[in-house]
Amino acid sequence: MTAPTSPANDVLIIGAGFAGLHMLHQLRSRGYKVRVIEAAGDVGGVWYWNRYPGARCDVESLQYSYSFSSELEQQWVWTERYAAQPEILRYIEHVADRFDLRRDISFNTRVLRACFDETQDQWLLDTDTGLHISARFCVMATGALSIPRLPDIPGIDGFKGKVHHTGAWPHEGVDFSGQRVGVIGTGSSGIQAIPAIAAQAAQLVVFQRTANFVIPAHNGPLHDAEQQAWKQDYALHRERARQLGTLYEFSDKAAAQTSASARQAEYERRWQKGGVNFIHAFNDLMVNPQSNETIADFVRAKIRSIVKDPAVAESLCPNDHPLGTKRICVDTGYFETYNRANVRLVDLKKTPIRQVQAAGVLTSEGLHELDALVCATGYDALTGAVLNIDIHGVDGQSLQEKWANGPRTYLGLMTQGFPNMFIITGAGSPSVLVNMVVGIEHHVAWISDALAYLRQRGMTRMQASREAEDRWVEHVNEAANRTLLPQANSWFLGANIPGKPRVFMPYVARIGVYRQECQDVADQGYAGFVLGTGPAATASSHKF
Ligand code: FAD
Ligand code: N01
Repeated sequence: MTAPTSPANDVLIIGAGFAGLHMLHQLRSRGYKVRVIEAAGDVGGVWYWNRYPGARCDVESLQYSYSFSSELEQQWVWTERYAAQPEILRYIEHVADRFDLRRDISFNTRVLRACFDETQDQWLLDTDTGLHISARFCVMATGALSIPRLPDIPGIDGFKGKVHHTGAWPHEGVDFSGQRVGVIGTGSSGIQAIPAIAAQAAQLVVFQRTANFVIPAHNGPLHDAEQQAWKQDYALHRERARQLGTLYEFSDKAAAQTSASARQAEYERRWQKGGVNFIHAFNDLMVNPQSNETIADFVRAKIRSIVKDPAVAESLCPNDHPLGTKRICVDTGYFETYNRANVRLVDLKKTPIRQVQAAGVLTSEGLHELDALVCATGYDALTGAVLNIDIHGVDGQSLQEKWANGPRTYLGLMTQGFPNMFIITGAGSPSVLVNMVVGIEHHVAWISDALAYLRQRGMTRMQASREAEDRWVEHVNEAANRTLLPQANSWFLGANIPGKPRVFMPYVARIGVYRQECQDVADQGYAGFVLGTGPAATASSHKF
């Protein structure tokens, strides 16, 4: 890489989803020269890529939105309790227009390599378009769920029909009318796509490896009166969400100390309300396996009551992980779909896939002939997009090597040896465990404040100290191990990617607690970070 003598930009941001756009707006309004690099053709991040039928958020739209502009939050009108992908994308596009963000974004450009130049305190980035660009700071707004993963099933390349991944859906849409369609995967994406595809296709075959806990969304129109009432108290709601992540109804009672009939009544009440709030019915569900079994039993009974064929219902009942240890899925008519005459469930635990052939999917029971295949097979989550870039820090150290046994960060925000590189909602922060827009806004504010702190002091370098990072990694591991979360083979701990180190990546803490931890660090002059200038950066060596 050829090193420009001085950085052309103050900050480079990689990614133009919710995180990158907000980071750009914040830093630009504070007077920094900023450039965003985005692989996609436009803004939106996951909402640009995930155009599969049925795609929508499962955090209520009034909360799954920016809080940084009260005019924006008052003027934007949501039409549904849980907005569908086109509406969320329209919202993000509106934000880009309203704040004139596109002029500082290079689209259709993927960052391939990033190197820290210690002599100049700057990051140098190489891209797939030949753009070579530098800046003092680099912000990874690359997304926790932005590297789609196709299944490594033998023969898949030889399938004669089209293969689509939900996370890279064709912009022109896909017409399944009259077709025999196969869906592999029954996580959140599959569960949203399956009812929509079943309504259009001639036949649908669902290939399920692991049954999932699915809670009804009870989605519907968001009426004016409800929306106006919420908007009147928006500031209050937002402040509460900054403490709780989303305005869930948390319980201070334990299932273990509640009678069976009262438990059942509470589960039923929450089931009727719908949404991921279901898991907060009691405060011991994520720590006490017996308590968790009571809520899991409740959901299994619901599945058996909805699905008419008892054998299909049994296959759809999750039995191999506690409820909530894989991300809870929220549906509209998912289990009901299996009562349709044109839908067939293939339980891969009983009849595994042998290979994909030109004509369809071959399982141990025979060939399922198909015209199209949909892979709702998930992502290389949390670390995938960061490690997809060949990143080199101090002394040329490679991030891939540093994280070979799992991600190591301090507060989830920085990793030792890679100065001036910040990560938004990455491993070691609450990230995917909370309303991600709330987490994004917090990180954007914290990073902006840190840069202002350096600027005021004429400093050009900031990095995590090894000691602080080691303690944080230990703290994150302990927090996860106090819960049932590490018990499932989930993408939270990389179990979906062969060879990925099995480390529980997000930080299990209420966002309010985590925010306070980050604030305390800042208040102590960025304790646990080393701040300075150039190669001679002096350790302010605050303990955290
Ligand atoms: P992203 O939206 O993933 O944006 C990252 C961008 O970086 C992408 O556009 C990508 O192209 C770009 N990029 C990555 N690597 C490079 C590179 N090397 N060079 C250039 N560009 C690069 N979260 C919730 O809290 N609630 C929900 O209801 C919810 N629903 C979801 C539904 C779906 C279908 C999916 C997939 C995720 C959902 N999420 C939800 C999680 C979602 O990831 C976050 O809510 C949020 O959109 C993340 O925004 P982001 O900007 O951090 O990342
Ligand atoms: O991906 P997933 P996703 N053969 O990894 C199966 C967010 N999101 O895209 O469990 C057969 O959860 C795999 O099986 P198993 C949300 O955070 C939110 O659905 O590994 N099957 C699993 O069933 C979510 O958690 C929304 O046994 C294979 C599925 O594919 C995250 O994104 C909507 C297989 C993958 O499930 C990821 O969700 C969409 C193989 N070879 C996404 N490989 C909302 O509603 C994988 N599978 C907000």
